[in-house]
Amino acid sequence: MSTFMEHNRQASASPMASRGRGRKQAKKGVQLTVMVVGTSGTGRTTFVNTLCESNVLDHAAPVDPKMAHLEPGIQIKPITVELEEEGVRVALTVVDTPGFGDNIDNERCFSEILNYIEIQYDHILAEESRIKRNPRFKDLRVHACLYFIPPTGHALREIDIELMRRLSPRVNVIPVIGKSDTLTMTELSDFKQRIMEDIEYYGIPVYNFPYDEEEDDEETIVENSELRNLLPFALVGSEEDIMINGEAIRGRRYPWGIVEVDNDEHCDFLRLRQALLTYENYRTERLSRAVSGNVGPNNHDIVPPEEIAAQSARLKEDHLRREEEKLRELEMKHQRELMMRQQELAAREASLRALETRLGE
Ligand SMILES: Nc1nc2c(ncn2[C@@H]2O[C@H](COP(=O)(O)OP(=O)(O)O)[C@@H](O)[C@H]2O)c(=O)[nH]1
Ligand SMILES: [Mg+2]
Repeated sequence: MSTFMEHNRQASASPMASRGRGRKQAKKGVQLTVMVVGTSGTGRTTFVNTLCESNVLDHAAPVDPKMAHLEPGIQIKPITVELEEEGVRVALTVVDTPGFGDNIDNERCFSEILNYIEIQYDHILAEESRIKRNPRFKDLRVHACLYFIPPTGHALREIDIELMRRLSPRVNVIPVIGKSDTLTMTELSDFKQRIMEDIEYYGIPVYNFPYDEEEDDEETIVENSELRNLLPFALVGSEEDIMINGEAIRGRRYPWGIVEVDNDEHCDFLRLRQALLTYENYRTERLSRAVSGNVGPNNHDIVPPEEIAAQSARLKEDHLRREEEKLRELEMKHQRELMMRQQELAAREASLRALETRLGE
């Protein structure tokens, strides 16, 4: 199997090779990394399990009230599965991130996510500057970041705007609506429209399936404009198979009927899945250009590599400082506890001595 790096170089050498879905994809398989970000409870974990076609992730256990005052902290654990799309093997790595709202301090949660994205750039810059390449090096740069918007039916919230705005220059952000089956068809289409109006109004450079009317072939133009019109993708996830006429269907059962995951009439899951799994080349090229500093058309607001490296150094410093603070707090807590224990012990000793004296008497 070819390494992702080889694939990368091919794509950069010939920009046109990347156009057209899947056509030029090597039969030997591709590697793709997708990150999911959003508020807690928007269906991220369920989506990951739906996309990976198995329950690779556990749902967060309910919070123990006794522990509710503690920040749950952050765990970013990528998982990799093998899928197939249009006859091409795809090694899909999914990175589920902690949900906003689980932590009181969203800022910290956010910088952990940015940190994760940028460390992958550090790794690749370091690998590229090595004299002898490591053949087992795994490129885990994030190709696409799905931003889960909760299905409120209102408009984007300040936190959505803020997060998408800060993520977009560093990674291809694709906005999606989680649990979209909770909205009616009219509510959903109005909500989609309002979201895109907000994204435009605030100038958020989300990934909009770029195409060039003059340069691209007909097929690419049609496909990309269709995908662009679907933004933000309406998603439904399910970890359950429902039998309909002897056929197992992934869906959600309601008293009034069944919502099917793999049905274009019910949600945009299939179209997003296909777009994600077949656009690999395009994105790698876009991101590797960002790394080499050669920014082409449509690549608005891409952060140059020096800036990414500087940013990531800053983030690491922040991270270290916070870790230090945490350690200091912990140490103080332990000291306080120790003092309390010592006092308790002293009190007990005193009462023991009093008892002894009384017994002696
Ligand atoms: N109606 C509906 N509920 C969903 C959907 N996906 C997940 N859920 C439910 O929403 C709750 C939170 O889902 P989860 O995937 O854990 O969200 P996360 O916190 O973003 O990871 C669970 O009860 C899920 O069963 C969906 O597409 N539609
Ligand atoms: Mg979750």
